Amino acid sequence: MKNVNIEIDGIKVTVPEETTILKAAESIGIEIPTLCYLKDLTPDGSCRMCVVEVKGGRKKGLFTACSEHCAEGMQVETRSEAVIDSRRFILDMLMSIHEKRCLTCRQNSHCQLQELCMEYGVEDTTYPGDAPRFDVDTSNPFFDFDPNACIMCRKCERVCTSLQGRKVISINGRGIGTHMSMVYDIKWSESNCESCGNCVANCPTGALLDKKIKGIPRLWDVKKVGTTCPHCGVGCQYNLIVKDDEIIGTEALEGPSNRGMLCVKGRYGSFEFVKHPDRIKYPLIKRNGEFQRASWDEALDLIAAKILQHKKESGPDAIAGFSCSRSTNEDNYVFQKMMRAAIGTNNVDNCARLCHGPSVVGLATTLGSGAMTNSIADIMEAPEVIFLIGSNTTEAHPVIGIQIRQAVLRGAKLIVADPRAIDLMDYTYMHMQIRPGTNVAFANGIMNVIISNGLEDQDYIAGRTEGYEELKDLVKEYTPEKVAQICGIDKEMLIEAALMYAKADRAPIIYCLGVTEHSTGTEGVMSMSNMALLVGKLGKYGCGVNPLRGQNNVQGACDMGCLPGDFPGYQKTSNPDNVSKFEKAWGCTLSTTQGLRSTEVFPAILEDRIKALYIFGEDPAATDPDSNHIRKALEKLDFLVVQELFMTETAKYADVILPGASYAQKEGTFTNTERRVQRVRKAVELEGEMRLDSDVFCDVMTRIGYPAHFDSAADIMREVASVTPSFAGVSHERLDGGESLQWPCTSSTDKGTCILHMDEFTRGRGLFKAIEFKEPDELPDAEYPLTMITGRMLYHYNNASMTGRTEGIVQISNESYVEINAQDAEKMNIRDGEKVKICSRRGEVITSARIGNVVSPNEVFMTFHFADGNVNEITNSVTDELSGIPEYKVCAVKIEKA
Ligand SMILES: Nc1nc2c(c(=O)[nH]1)N[C@H]1C(S)=C(S)[C@@H](COP(=O)(O)OP(=O)(O)OC[C@H]3O[C@@H](n4cnc5c(=O)[nH]c(N)nc54)[C@H](O)[C@@H]3O)O[C@H]1N2
Ligand SMILES: Nc1nc2c(c(=O)[nH]1)N[C@H]1C(S)=C(S)[C@@H](COP(=O)(O)OP(=O)(O)OC[C@H]3O[C@@H](n4cnc5c(=O)[nH]c(N)nc54)[C@H](O)[C@@H]3O)O[C@H]1N2
Ligand code: SF4
Ligand code: SF4
Ligand code: SF4
Ligand SMILES: [Mo]
Repeated sequence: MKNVNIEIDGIKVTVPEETTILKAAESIGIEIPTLCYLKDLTPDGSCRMCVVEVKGGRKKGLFTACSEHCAEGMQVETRSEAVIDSRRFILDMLMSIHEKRCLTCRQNSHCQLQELCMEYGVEDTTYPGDAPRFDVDTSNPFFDFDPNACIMCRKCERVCTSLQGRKVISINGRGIGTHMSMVYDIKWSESNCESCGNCVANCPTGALLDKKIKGIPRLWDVKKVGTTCPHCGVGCQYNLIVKDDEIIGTEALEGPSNRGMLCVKGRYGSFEFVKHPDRIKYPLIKRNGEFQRASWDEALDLIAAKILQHKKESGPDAIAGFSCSRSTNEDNYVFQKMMRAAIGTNNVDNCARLCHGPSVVGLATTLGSGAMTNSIADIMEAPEVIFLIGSNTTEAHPVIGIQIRQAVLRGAKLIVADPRAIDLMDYTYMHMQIRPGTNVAFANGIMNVIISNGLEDQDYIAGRTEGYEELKDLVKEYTPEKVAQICGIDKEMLIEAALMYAKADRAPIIYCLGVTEHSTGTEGVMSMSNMALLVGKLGKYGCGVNPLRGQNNVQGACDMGCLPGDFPGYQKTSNPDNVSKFEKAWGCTLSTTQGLRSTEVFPAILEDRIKALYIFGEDPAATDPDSNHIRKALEKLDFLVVQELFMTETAKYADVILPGASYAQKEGTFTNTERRVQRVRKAVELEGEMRLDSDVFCDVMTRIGYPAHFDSAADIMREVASVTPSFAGVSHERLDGGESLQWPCTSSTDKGTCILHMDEFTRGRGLFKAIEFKEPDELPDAEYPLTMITGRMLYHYNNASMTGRTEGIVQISNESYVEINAQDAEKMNIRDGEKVKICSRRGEVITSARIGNVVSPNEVFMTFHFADGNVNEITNSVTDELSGIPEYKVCAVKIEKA
């Protein structure tokens, strides 16, 4: 592109030809006021606040700087008399529709309109008219809309339509009655708004205003702490806004994965729980069946005594620990060190077992590294085709979900394979409503079509892979006809999807639990890498195989070695060199026995092989399958420690409960789904006798004879870096200095890795795995005729211990429900909202029916977020042999009227 030379306020600047005057001015530090400008969207030019005067050059006159491009020889004045007059006139006009009441407005001192009026000396309008007054809409639980304070800049509408992709705000009315509102003027709460608050954050006046900050005076007197959202693996960056040691709100930052956006859980659901009265504040010891407050000394002495007793009586492998994928890398590192170095067992695991265990095992087998291969920015920048398999992205990874919507608005074609009509349907080019549990057959069918059309990448296969011939022979059998029948989909769609995927240059596969949570989960994952290897779409910009990791730090908990067979950085415990390396680093003797997976621990308890369990921030009584068998195991344990924020279902079974520290009360890092290590910073103080989780582990270690201490989280990360090659270059200092690091990051000068497997796979050659399709463990039959699928919804998060303590979220959703297809409901004579009983071979739950077309006939869907009617009472605990993940996504049920 050609460069042009222009002058702004007498300063010379050279910029590429297409640059707007606004951006050119910004680049030399000249600020031009705007009201309607949104950096990620094409300029609207409607508020006209950014007018500038252009003197030299071909064009002369007043132009809007946000939309006018720089041209050679332009002389721009940003504060000439004509400009100032024009801006005054605009403000004067705006004030004629804006109801003035700054003294009592909650936006007072934060309002861009107010600031500009002060700057340009506009005190009142000279066009007093009788602009109509509107009712304030207070129906959204998080924010109010006051049309009387609206200046019709349309930012909210553009954010909602083009960035959030929700399209619920529009201009309504005519003439002087023109106003912004929900489509058809319905109430905010009756609309499709998903309460992301992205419109509110961009409103330049007090028209859209956060309820939380209502009545908080002196809002300028706040502290802002930059940190990472504690919910999902997107890893959105934001400020917590703190006043008098209380978090009152959030403010999105331009993080690499969120680019200024947040979802409802990050924006509004990530802070009320921090100081909630339900927080556990003191150690508790169960005496005669009742929890009693205890001192830290009493609690820690009891824990140490019990650990030593069981170690002596039955050996260290009679003790197991579950680490917390919600907590920091630093806490997770110390936890596994406690289990390995101090207790002497490899029985340590984390929640990845329940979600992406198959990704860790499957992709490590085929590619050599079990993580997302590409980065969010590179797969979302300009994809041609997005192949979305078993991921309900707009609900479970919402800020990636909205980037998918944006990509579709820019022309990408979205192909969805999911048994349910997920929220993204409006944006979907093709939806294959596949029968649950048939992913392997589906992928084999896609590959059959690719090969029979000669679209496989032969050079790539020859140069970078192995195992192709076997795969080719096997998928020959998976003809489109056969696969269409197995999966219950249209043959033509399967063929078209395969051709589209193979032919596109940039086509990421994005998958999630719809692929992993099956008794064939690992095979499902390897089928994903098979497809990408076949067409050479690994190690390539805009492509890859991209598992969306679930919890905020489930990637990190695995990276830190909270896995039974892995030291930090996936250094195998089965390799004697690794064992001696860690023995030297940690100054101890380490066990070489393979540890138990979390899902193996419960049967082992029932068989008396595990006597004591230390659970750091996990709630298996609510979230593991077949709750009944989990409860039996927890009851049978001789000793259970739970270190938690809240009294969870699991904590009720504990012998000792220890109060942990929430993410907003400690320093550390989380690693998001794209392997990006990001800072977590302390915003508010701990209350009562809560302590930092890692300090508690150090005290336990010390009391059982392995003295341990760290000065700070940064200190812990220094130790991690010293023993973990893929983290060798990661430090808090670098992150605090503004660097953003994705592992592998192998030295202090290494900038980290955006895309894995670029020149070579981590394991050398990419491995094809020829895999036959197998049916799920429990299929519907005459007695249990329906297939139950389980999963998530937008507003609540896993056991809801955090989201369930956010008032506004509870107002939107607080009860369990079951999605039933309208045809089935009619057959069973069940009405919408009616209470129904759902039974499986393992138990039953009562919940309300939600009737529609989200699920297919003969299939039903429930979430596991709610204590009333938790679907895990009925799910199947059968696991995938290769990874130990339970088959949460398929079990057979029947429904009766309750
Ligand atoms: N709002 C919210 N967000 C969350 C969480 C939360 O609880 N709430 N939890 C976080 C965690 S821990 C995780 S792991 C992620 C999970 O994120 P996701 O995996 O996206 O969420 P799920 O709803 O469990 O399942 C995704 C989809 O898989 C589909 N599915 C079921 N069976 C099959 C199948 O056999 N084949 C295919 N192709 N699809 C199938 C379901 O219909 C569902 O739409 O979300 C994270 N984000
Ligand atoms: N039916 C069904 N069941 C499922 C699934 C499904 O799809 N269907 N999905 C499964 C999946 S993918 C997952 S990941 C699991 C999730 O299962 P869990 O890990 O049990 O659920 P979370 O809500 O993530 O719970 C973490 C706990 O950690 C606590 N916590 C959070 N931060 C901290 C901290 O810093 N310190 C301490 N000490 N505690 C903390 C919270 O209070 C919470 O109680 O559920 C699984 N269960
Ligand atoms: S909160 Fe989000 S979804 Fe709701 S109107 Fe605003 S931008 Fe749209
Ligand atoms: S509500 Fe706010 S963002 Fe929307 S048009 Fe009015 S002033 Fe602009
Ligand atoms: S998308 Fe995930 S990380 Fe981002 S704000 Fe929402 S819950 Fe938090
Ligand atoms: Mo998960």
